[in-house]
Amino acid sequence: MDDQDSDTEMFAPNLFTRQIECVSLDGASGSFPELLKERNTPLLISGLAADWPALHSWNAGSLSARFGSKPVRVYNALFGEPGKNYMDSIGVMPFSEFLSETLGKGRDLRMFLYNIGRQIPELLEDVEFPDVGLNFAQSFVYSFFGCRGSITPLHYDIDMSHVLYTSILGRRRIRLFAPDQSTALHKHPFTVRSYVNLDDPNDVNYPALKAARGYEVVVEAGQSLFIPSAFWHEVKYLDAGIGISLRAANQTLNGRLMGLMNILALSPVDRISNKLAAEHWFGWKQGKADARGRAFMNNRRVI
Ligand SMILES: O=C(O)CCC(=O)C(=O)O
Repeated sequence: MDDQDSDTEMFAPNLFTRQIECVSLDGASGSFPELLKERNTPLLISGLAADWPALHSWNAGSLSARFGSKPVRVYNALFGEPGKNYMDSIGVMPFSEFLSETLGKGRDLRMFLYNIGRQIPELLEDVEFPDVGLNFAQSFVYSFFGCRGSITPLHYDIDMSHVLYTSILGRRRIRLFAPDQSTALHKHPFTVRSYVNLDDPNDVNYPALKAARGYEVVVEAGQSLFIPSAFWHEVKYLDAGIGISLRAANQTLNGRLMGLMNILALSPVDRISNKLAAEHWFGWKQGKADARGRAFMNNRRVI
């Protein structure tokens, strides 16, 4: 947190003052083992995916023609809202229908964390695993699909992996915050979610938000963004789009244990509590997040 950032600013503070580093590998060939090794800040990379067949051949038409009859699980924008569909899909439809509705007609349905190796193994041949100093899991290559304007809300990845996110189609605006910004982002306990509105830093309901400092970047088709473990990210689809994430397990024992604890303990408690008393549980988490945010701001004033 920058000390010079006043928490009593009258005007909306700029939350996105951190500069993202960029590197271009266009035209370069070979391996880059030092690029992401032990890196703990985001990096925007051009050219890394230049030779991926996915970049040149994936679009709504071609995917429909090849795999249109495949049933796929779809989500909507209410994914994180308390209640019946909390953290759950809204149903299944043929892939071709999803692609036409979402990428074609702009309906706000989503597919995310769609494991292409498990679901459509042929698609894995269209992706390459770059030598950038991380050991990417070949069995956890996820794809993401969204219409123009859709938003993947602010969260960090539950398994605490490092993520290399490549836009295959369309531009994405991605906002990122380091893990030490969690209190300012009013993180909900038992989750990896924040419900702040990053476009309204002066929202009285989230008083600590104005003290958060993060990064904002536009990722063009063909570019890749390195998202280090536990970094918060919010993704807005500036165009109808497709993305792919490669994941590398956290190198530290602590990081791995936290990932396991998130998956095996925190998330089940959260889901069961939602089932038992959705609104009440959500309100409790919100109350805790707010109390921590307010205490954080009070302590800052004293210092
Ligand atoms: O593209 C998206 O919808 C979200 C990507 C994301 O959150 C991730 O890769 O962790």
